[in-house]
Amino acid sequence: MSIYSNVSDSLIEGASLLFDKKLRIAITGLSRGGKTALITSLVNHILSFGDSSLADSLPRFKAALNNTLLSGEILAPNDLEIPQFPYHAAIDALSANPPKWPEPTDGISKITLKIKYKSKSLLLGNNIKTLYLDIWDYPGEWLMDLMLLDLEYEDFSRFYSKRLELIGKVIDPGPWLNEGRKLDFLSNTIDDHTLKATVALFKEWLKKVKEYGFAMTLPGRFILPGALEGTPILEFLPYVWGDIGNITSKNSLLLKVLKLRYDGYREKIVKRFYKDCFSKIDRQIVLVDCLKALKGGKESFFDINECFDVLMKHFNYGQNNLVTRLFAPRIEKAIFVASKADFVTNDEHGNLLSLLNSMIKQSAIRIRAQGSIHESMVLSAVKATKCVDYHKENELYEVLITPYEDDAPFYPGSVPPTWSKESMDFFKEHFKSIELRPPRLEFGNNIAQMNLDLLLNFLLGDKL
Ligand SMILES: Nc1nc2c(ncn2[C@@H]2O[C@H](COP(=O)(O)OP(=O)(O)O)[C@@H](O)[C@H]2O)c(=O)[nH]1
Ligand SMILES: [Mg+2]
Repeated sequence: MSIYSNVSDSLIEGASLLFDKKLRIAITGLSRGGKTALITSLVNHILSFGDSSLADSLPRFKAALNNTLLSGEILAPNDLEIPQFPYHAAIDALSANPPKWPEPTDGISKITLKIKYKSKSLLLGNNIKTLYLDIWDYPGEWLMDLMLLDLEYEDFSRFYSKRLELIGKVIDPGPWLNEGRKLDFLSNTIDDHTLKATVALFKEWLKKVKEYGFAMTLPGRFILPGALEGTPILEFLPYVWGDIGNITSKNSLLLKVLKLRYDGYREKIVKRFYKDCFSKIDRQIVLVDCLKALKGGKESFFDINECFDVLMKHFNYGQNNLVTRLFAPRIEKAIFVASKADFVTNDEHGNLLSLLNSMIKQSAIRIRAQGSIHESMVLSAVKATKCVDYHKENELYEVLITPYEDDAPFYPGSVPPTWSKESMDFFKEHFKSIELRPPRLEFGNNIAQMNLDLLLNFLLGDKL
């Protein structure tokens, strides 16, 4: 019975996709990469679809130029288990006096929009059509967990033993390793107190590893637990105190429990996330905070590269059509975005883009090989600076200014076009990134942004 109802659901879904009525866009990136800012800015602009002044703020968005957009609105959530993206709270924060950056949210959320537009299709004539848009926000940290699907507990433990050789040099794992040495893996009872303490220290260490700039910090929910905070499913850790081949779950009760929890995590959390979220995505935006990646230094930069690779392996890219949607959901378009481009002067955008491209090189090849379209771009979702000319001794420079009088004009520095040890060290030492306050959003205005029109063309251009 259930299989038939699934098929009929998919058929209805397939039919609506055939007429291009629904588009599902996922936005991911590591936490603090700019997802909330981007979704807020996207929704803010979509809500003014149909306004006569739209083409002024999005001059290169073709649908705005051609005047085919009629309206955009937020729909009530249709998925009762997924939190709604807190758009209004984000707008309230940006409009406050003084304005604030929207509160960080660490978890999955979704917002559904309805766009009305005039279709210029030859077949259908000049009629009014609707496009439903789901925008999903989810932490990149959770994505890395997909990698665990390929690893049994033993592999996971070996993976960590190896990673300790790299990360252990930068962030001291001493506290959790020492606490864990007190655990007796061959006993037929479990010292729950020491296990809890070791796991807590392991999580603390992981958080530091993440703060340092490493991207592959598994399991993802140990850092961003979402609603799972404090649950036993998050109480396990890899066995790294020797060769795991020397003990088995037959002679170790503790190992058996750790394995059970690890498998539960993969089954109940990772697979479920994959099913709920990925299997439904048409287009993917990956936000990358390249400047932060540079600041993290060599280790974190390579780690981020490796993350992209893991990510790309688990996505299924390719042209989306009814058949592939029903039997093998695919992502048909992906765009990599270097976020927060307002941290650098305009003449540095070329370098920023080239740096991003150098980071995603391998992933891009994979996406292309699978027949999907991919792009990369630089963007600022909430533009907090303005780039202006500055004359000094007959030379012309670009500097950044902010709307706040107490911020003096500043030149942050230049961005290396590709990674090299020297350029990264130079960047770490010389680049000046100041804490940027958001500009105040005046009632009735759209959020100031940079290149959002190009992103909208990529995401929606072929559908409107
Ligand atoms: N200057 C500037 N800062 C940004 C921009 N986008 C995000 N940020 C900063 O980055 C922080 C994290 O962004 P957020 O969107 O909350 O990241 P998320 O964790 O990926 O959702 C914000 O609080 C801002 O300080 C941008 O376009 N320009
Ligand atoms: Mg967020």
